[in-house]
Amino acid sequence: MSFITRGFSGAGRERDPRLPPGQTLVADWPVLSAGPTPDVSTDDWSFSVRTETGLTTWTWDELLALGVEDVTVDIHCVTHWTKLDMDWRGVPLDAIFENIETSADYVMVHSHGGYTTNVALDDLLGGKAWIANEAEGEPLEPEHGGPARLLVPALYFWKSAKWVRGLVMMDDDEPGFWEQNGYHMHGDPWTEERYW
Ligand SMILES: Nc1nc2c(c(=O)[nH]1)N[C@H]1C(S)=C(S)[C@@H](COP(=O)(O)O)O[C@H]1N2
Ligand SMILES: [Mo]
Repeated sequence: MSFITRGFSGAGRERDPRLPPGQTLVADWPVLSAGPTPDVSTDDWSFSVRTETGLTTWTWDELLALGVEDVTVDIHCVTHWTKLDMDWRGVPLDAIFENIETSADYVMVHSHGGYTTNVALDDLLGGKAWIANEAEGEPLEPEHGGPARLLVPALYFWKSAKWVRGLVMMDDDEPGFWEQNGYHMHGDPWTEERYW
């Protein structure tokens, strides 16, 4: 006797076109953290961008005053789960970079707890990334990166750094935490840029 029914295995059903290759849909929202959940309060929270000329810093209220957007996006984890139609709220990186002058093309994203990940600036601008403070209509839970995380839904979810605290501009692309451990420098789920 089979434990997989036709409906669940997908046989006889169209594959959702929003599902990238090698991915499987989940209904719940898994927690994936490389370390413990840091205790980050919005009172002393700040977000900063370091460029070749200096540091720009926002408090929690200052960052949100740049303007939040509501977006519905799909997220794709390199461990093969995809969650569709997630509702998020956050400050678009476009609003942050309106205040930043830089000629650097790459970004190292830094989080409380020491996590880092590298992203090309082009993948953060043009309505593609947010500093998210809410998900599914609620303040972001600490285990999901609260009070704020990076959200870059077009790339595998390890690029969406939880407990984000700042960006450092780089002239050359350098590997972050998972990238040093074999994950792809770019991480496009549609071309399965999982590992190198
Ligand atoms: N700071 C930090 N951000 C992180 C991680 C982490 O370990 N630390 N894990 C990454 C990975 S591999 C994934 S899949 C997602 C998981 O986010 P979630 O726990 O909210 O599902 O966060 C990413 N961002
Ligand atoms: Mo992941």
